[in-house]
Amino acid sequence: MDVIEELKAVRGRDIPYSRVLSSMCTVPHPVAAEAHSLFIETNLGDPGIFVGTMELEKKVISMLGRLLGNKNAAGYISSGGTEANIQGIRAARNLKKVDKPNIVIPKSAHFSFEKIGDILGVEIRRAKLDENYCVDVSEVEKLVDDNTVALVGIAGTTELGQVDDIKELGKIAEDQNVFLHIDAAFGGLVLPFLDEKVPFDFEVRAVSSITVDPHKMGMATIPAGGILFRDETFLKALEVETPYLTTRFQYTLTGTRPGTGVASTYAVLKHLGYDGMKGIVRECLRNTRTLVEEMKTLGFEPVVEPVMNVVSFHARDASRLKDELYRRRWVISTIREPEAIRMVIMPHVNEEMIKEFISDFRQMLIR
Ligand code: 0PR
Repeated sequence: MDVIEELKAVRGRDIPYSRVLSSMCTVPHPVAAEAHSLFIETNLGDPGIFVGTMELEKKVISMLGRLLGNKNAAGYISSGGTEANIQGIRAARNLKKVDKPNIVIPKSAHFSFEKIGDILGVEIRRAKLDENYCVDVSEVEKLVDDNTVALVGIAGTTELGQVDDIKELGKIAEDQNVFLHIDAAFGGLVLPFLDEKVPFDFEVRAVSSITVDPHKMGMATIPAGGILFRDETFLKALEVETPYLTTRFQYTLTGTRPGTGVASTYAVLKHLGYDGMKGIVRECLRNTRTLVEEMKTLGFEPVVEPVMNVVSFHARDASRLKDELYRRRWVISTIREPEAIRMVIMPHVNEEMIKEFISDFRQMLIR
């Protein structure tokens, strides 16, 4: 068998996005896919060779920075949100030199912070949440001490899409003289397009770094994460010498790294523009509302009214529901606190797909 035929068969065993309601990834925008293939051989690990691609990355960072309240932001396109979060915390740790560094994160933080504790040797302190599943700011305050290097706020939690009170976290960060990293891996490309402005970005003075992932709501190709810093000094804190390369220093975590994420991010932002992106977000939110209404007819109530296109519904036996749906080739996910089933309404989710899902789910529940 021809190898390509073999590969097509392999892909045929994957579940198509048209059955996926659990993922923060989506089908890349067609313009992203085209841009990706143009940059397939680029390696930003050696920017002296890929001069044009490097310039494009600077442009992309400045576009994302402008969207997030700071046109002078410094940063780069990483391999997803995990790397972005690692680098955000690593910069804070390197800049605020203490013997036994700790960071204070919300209990709702993504599991990438688990890895961060392990890799960076930073103690992870988890602050409790309030009744809306946002971080309880008074709990954060209790956990901060002289060894705290950074606080973390989440703008779009993985499980519920909730946004922490970044302004209040900012006050603590300023009082205590610690950095404030915002994990807006998901929300960073949703919140700027909402009619109601939620403060979460560099406009909050204390915010020092932001994770914002183009491969999630930016419809860029995987793996395009983004780490943005308030200014260049943070990148300097990440630098190592690269004696034999075309450039002398490297601030990224990975060495060899693709320019495809840079190109696909640029393509989507440039092609759609602010209004185009806003249209995509509006559509996702409309579909989220449709899903919530339909789920209510099945007797499911949302844990919180969704602010974004992530929603969880209270459910007894959430895991069993997830497994049974999976057997019917529908992918959803679950959360444990509170027990609920979770869905993410990405750009590939349309009204027809929701109707089909609800119809299958209804049948499953009747049996
Ligand atoms: N920060 C937040 C708030 C996230 O939700 C995620 C990923 C990350 C950081 C880490 O980003 P990377 O996965 O790019 O390193 N959240 C998704 C999740 O855990 C990731 C995901 C995406 C999982 C698609 C499954 C899937 O099909 O749900």
